[in-house]
Amino acid sequence: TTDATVLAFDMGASSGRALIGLLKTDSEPGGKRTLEVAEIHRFPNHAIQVGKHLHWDTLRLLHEMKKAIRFAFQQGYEPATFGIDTWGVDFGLLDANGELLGNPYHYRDPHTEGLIEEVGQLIGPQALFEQSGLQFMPFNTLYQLYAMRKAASPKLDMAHTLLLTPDLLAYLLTGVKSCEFTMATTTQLYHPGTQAWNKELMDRLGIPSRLFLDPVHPGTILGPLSPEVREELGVPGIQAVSVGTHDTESAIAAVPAGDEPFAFLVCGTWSLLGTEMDGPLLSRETLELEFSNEGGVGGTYQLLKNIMGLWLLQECKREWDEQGSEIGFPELVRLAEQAVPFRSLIHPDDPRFFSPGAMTDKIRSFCQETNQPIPQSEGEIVRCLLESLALRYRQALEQAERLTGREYGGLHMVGGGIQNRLLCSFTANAIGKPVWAGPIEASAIGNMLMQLVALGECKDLREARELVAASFPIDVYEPTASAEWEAAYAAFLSFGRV
Ligand code: LFR
Repeated sequence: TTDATVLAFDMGASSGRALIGLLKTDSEPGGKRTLEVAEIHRFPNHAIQVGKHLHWDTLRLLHEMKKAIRFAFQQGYEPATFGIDTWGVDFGLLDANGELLGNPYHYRDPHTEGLIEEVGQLIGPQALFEQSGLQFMPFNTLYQLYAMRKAASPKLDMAHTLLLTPDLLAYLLTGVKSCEFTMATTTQLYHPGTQAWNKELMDRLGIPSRLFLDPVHPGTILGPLSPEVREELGVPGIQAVSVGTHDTESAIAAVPAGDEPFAFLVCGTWSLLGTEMDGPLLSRETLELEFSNEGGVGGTYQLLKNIMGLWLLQECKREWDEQGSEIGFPELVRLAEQAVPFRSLIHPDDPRFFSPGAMTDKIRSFCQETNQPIPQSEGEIVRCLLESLALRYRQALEQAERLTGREYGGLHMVGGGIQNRLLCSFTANAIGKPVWAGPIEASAIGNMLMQLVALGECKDLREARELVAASFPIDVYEPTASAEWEAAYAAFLSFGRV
């Protein structure tokens, strides 16, 4: 029997997806419960350059979400609820009438350049870290709002309410304004100690604190689709649930781990490597090793590092596509497999790789500056990227172990990036431990789990994770020890970044 039907929207920086989740119970006595998922819609998502700025196409996302709701009902599903998760930090501003003021900025917009240093000087890095728990990333909401302040943006003065992306999309569908906790903790304006917005910091930076709503925790029911949307789509008023709206946190909720401490790697456009904690770890060493404490679902905190991730590969592919190449990801990975191992390495988190464009040039110049052979072919470049990422994962895993004083028996990898089997096996080899890969659609599944919690179908995060373990297969990658990986790691560490 089907006990519940839910709808998850998972918006990534390169594509958005809508998936239906069916909670099923076996007909036998004491029947096993499983979650079945079906993708009903997938659509591209792009950054759009307008003048000097990079924006998201928010209304297009809304349009695709409405289509997905219509598709769900056309296919005979009757979801009771829906939830939305997206990338972190970005936001839209509403005016006093509740209308969206302009197009939300993309987190790769260059307007925050240099602001980490400037704000660091004003507030002091240690104080800023203690009051936010976050690694200083140029895109954090704090720097974006400070950039708008410095540009004397009239939008900032007109704004009445700030809604983070998932809350904004939920608002456009329901008319309910909300602020969800896990996203709030990505802003650098939420104080992990006081568990409240950091108004004092906002005042010092000229960021209007009136914009911020009190956060609600994942699992909160927001309200039904608005009358306008119901009428337009001809569907009933399904309820929006505030899930772990930060995609990373939804993905971690779907890691099929038990009660033991575990390490995870959420693998998408970004790679987020870390471990689950009961609360934030605000030590000096956490700051020095550039880890973040992000609020998670079920009262957890996630100690993690942002790693540039498959963005590097996505950007290379975009460039090759624009030159008329028709090589897909599977073929690129096959070419990498055939390329010579350990010929050249990059440091994925060198800041030059953050901005869009000219990625193959940037990779080549990194190799040239560090006196390595310059990768030429697609296969050589992709090999270089994947090996470098795997080595970066080892470095971050060792740092997480150092910070927590724990040792992890292996690494859980989740997210779309695990479809890249070469990356998974490189990672196992680099860390010298097994990789447990799955599920792929972790963010959407984690999103569904919190809807099931809201519906009373799952008690808590622990029970939700048991459901994941019972429902989705895991691929195990055992490491093969090799002196080559050790030598490559030593070379990688010589790049000198933490
Ligand atoms: C991953 C992610 C990261 C966040 C980055 C930018 O999709 O949400 O957690 O740091 O995107 O928002």
